[in-house]
Amino acid sequence: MKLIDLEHHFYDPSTIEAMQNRKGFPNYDPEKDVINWHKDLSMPQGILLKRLLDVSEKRIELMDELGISTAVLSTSQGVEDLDPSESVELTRKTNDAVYDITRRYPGRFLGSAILPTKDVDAALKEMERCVKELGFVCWHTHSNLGGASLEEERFLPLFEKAAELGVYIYLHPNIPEMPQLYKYGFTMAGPGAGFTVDTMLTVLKLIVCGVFDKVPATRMVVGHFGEAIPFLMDRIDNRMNFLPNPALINKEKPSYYFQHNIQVSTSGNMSPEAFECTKKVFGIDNIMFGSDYAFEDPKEMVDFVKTLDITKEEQDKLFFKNAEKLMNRTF
Ligand code: GRE
Ligand code: ZN
Repeated sequence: MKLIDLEHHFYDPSTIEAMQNRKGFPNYDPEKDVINWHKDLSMPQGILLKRLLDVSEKRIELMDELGISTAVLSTSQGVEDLDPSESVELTRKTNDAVYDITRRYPGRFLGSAILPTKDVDAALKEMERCVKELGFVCWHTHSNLGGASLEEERFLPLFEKAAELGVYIYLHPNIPEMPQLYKYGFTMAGPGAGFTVDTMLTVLKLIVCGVFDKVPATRMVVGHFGEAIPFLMDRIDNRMNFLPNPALINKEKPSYYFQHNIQVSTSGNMSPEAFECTKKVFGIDNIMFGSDYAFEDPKEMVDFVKTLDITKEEQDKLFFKNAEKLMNRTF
């Protein structure tokens, strides 16, 4: 069985070492075994961190057991949005670690590049190195960069570079910069609600700021069945034009970009109803498998996609054909 996993996380030990030695945020407290993402927002780690740090035979065995043939490996949050005085070195270390893993397990992992995005010149060089020298297939980025956001004009060269190099961009959620949420804890600020809102808004900001018009060759993938956008697509198209606003410079309706530039993965969403809605609104050609390992139980994710009520042809698209097309290669 061919099954390509587009959202498969890990941590290089260098990320956690840096977190452990950091006075600011994010930092890792080994005694409490928590990552403090912000002053008032902590995330207990336990087995999660152990799993993220472990990319050994054990992970290959798990992938074999589940039938995941190839996974695009991405680092979890915590290195991209640092000050460039740290992120330039840490992203490079992480990318080198990803490369080593792809070499250690040929054919099982593909590399995604994490970049020191806030230093655009350094990020451009690192993206080029990752694609041309390390053979990576993707630029993995986040819904906010801690005080910065991807639709800002200064980041446009990164979209141009990704298009020029022929790699897609995976837009992964980050914790929203909404301190009013933090008192409800990590799950509310993160995967329970905050991730979705932040990522949805970033995708829409990229659209209305004309990023996909300026760089039409951009290919972007968003997890979690598109972060609720399929459900809201018609309303977004309709209400975005409710009142004229010169700040909205997109040439086409928002839904256009979900047929030409943006695709979604299944990561962390195991709702048959959400799948049906996504399929109806975006089409099966735009949905790919993502497990969101280690944050989700990958067996549940694989069982979910295996038991979807779809044809063999549709299953092939979701399992590997759409991903192969996106990456312009076969596995
Ligand atoms: C995820 O990728 O889904 C995720 C994180 C961090 C915490 C929880 C979570 O990246 O689900
Ligand atoms: Zn994830």
